[in-house]
Amino acid sequence: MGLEIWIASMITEELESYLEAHRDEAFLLLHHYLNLGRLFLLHSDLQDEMESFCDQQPRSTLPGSELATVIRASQEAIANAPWLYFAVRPGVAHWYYLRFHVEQRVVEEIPVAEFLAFKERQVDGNDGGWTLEIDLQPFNREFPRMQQARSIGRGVEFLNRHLSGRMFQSLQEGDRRLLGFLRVHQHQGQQLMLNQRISSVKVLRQALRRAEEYLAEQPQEASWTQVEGVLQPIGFEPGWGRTIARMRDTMQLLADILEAPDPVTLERFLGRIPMIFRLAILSPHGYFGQANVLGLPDTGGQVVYILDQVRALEKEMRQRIFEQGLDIEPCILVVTRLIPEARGTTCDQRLEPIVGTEHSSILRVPFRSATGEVVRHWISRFEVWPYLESFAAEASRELVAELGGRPDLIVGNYSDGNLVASLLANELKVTQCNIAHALEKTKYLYSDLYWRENEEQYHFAAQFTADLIAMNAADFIITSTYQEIAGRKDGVGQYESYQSFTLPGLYRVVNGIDVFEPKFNIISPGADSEVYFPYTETGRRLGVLHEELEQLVFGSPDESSRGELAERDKPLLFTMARLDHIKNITGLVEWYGQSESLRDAANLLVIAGHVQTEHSSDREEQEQIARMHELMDRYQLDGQLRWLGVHLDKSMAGELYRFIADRRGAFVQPALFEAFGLTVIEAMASGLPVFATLYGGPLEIIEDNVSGFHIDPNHGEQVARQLAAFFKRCRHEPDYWEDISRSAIARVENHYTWELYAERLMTLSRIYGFWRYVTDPERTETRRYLEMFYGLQFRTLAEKIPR
Ligand code: UDP
Ligand code: LCN
Repeated sequence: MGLEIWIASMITEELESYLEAHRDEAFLLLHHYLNLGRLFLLHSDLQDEMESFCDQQPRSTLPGSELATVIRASQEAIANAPWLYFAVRPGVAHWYYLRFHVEQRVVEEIPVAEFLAFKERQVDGNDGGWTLEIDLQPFNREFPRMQQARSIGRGVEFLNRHLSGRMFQSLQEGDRRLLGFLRVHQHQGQQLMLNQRISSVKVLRQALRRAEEYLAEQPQEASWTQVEGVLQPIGFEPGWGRTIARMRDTMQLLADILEAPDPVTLERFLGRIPMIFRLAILSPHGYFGQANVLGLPDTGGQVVYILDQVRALEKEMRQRIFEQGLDIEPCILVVTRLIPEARGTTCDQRLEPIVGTEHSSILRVPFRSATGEVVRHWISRFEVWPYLESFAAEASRELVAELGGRPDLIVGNYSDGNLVASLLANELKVTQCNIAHALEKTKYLYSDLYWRENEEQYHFAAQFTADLIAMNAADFIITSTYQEIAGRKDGVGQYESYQSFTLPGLYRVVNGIDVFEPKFNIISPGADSEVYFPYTETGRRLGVLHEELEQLVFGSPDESSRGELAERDKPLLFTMARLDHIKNITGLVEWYGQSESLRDAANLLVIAGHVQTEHSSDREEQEQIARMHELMDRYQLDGQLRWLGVHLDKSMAGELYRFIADRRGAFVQPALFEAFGLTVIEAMASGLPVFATLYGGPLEIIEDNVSGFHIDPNHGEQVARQLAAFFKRCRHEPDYWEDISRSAIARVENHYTWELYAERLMTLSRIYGFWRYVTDPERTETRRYLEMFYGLQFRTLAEKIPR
């Protein structure tokens, strides 16, 4: 049979002519894939097989060919003779799909739905019957969308350009909407910014002129009360500025926008609008508390992130309110789950003030059984789904009562918090911001495809449904890194993985999320600089802890530790993380165990989980504990590895990083995948050279060989060599350790601070609040679609999970 090729515009003509000219060679490779006898081939399988195939054929034309380019860009393939289907990603967040009929030597481009349907057929034998397709793309037709991969994650810049450009051009539409927006702000009955006397944009312009003339004559340091008698009758209300100078400046910004809007002025003006006084932050799962919680199941960086975030946001909110001349105390409530069996934590208390804030607290609301009784025990984050609807309803009542009104912004965290935030934001009509922290979908291979097999332990179908609802409902989304949204040239982003996927037998997503939407913004978290500061700042060091640290690190085994370091002079290679499979602590122990040179060069200090299985209530953690013991026995590590099954409080952890830096040690973060990695920036801020996984956040945090090192957890032997070589070099060249240490400190100081974070988030909240105001009526369709998806899919899935 001749070679028939139908190639769509995205596939280059070169592929066509290559296949025409080298059909035997090309199809031999494709046959080779089929002959492997594997249904699903990952990106790495495709590359490795192609390389070995080419090695065996030295004169092959394949390596430089268009076919090789397509295969290199393929994220996955499905092989079921005579068919080979490829999902090709030629660039960040761009996809197309191809199928080859290897016998008939035909290639064609196919729609994503067909690719997914073929995939489904491999796992559930679906013979082409009707399947629910989820497609959010039609709803976004009217909305502005970015085009370039490098714009992804800078949504607010794009939105500002769009708002100040197109919107203001259309028949004064922008002016009118801005006026409407400026009249809606109130705080507890007090009107802010403008009152009803400003009835049109024309009146607003006149009022601004009159105000400017009047204010120019007044003492510039005077405050609102001194000018209110004149400004209020012409339409102004408090909120323009603390001093007359600031009021004039704010009015000038508005006058400039009305004259000729530009993105910078618009951002500056919107950033000043007093509209965020009360904030709700949702984080239901895990143990959310201020002490003794880190390291408990499902309890890690998210808690640290939120507590630091609250302190920074409250400060920023207070500062902005003050600058706008208002006497209002900001208040933030973190809404989490109340757990009566609190394991020595405060998770059984309803309200807990947050240390370092003036008016912010943790508000705890219980999970309830189907009959309404309070659930007393901890529940895994994979099993919270059936509780969330009643949790949201109760949280809403409590929040409004506690705040004395609805919040001005709702921030969700992780899949469960984001879903609850969507329910609340929808009910209370408030701007919604999502923070994923870590989307589970990309962490577990084929978690979507084999969702049924994983159902008993993970309930991924409910979680991914919740994710889709929440990410589409959110007004804006914050991520800690770029690759969290859109990955890298050769790796799929976490959000991008929701663009299309399938849960066979349930539904098929053809357009789940568009990472080119301007709702995505990268704002990285910081490391608390009060706690994580350089080891060189001796005046701030917590010397009183050193005896305790000595004991921790060099002590003898007891019920919460194993191993005793025989050679104390060696530098310490340190790691600290929850003992989850994905953190790969056991992987690190194995690399260490197998590498004589690394064992010679450094001791290993591990702080993770519990040493005794019976102290853990988490299934995955229990498995990891058993594996740790097994590896320590197998490689006889008790004299070189010290494993502490303890949870350090923040100040202790901070001083421990520095204690290890004093001894010229290093920190290692060996995770198979790490969404961001707070320990990485904490260790760096303390001055420890860090070796961290290149899968996830650390890839962006660390500049390889400058402010730390990337490691590939899939090549443990190589990691062990890298580490051994580092310690060896530092022995001969002490300046080397110091260079890396200094660069690590500088990197964190310049890029990862909570001050930067709070400033950005508060500006963004206002801009997206405005955007929501101007686009609200147009979003009804999406909201209705999501409500239906929630009601018909999510609830059904959640109800099936034991409660
Ligand atoms: N942590 C701690 N003591 C412990 C274990 C962890 O203070 O015993 C802190 C650690 O310092 C970091 C957080 O818990 O701030 C873990 O966050 P990361 O982002 O590294 O990982 P996650 O647990 O969120 O996946
Ligand atoms: C969850 C994770 O898994 C980490 O990678 C992040 O650093 C943490 O949340 C804070 O966002």
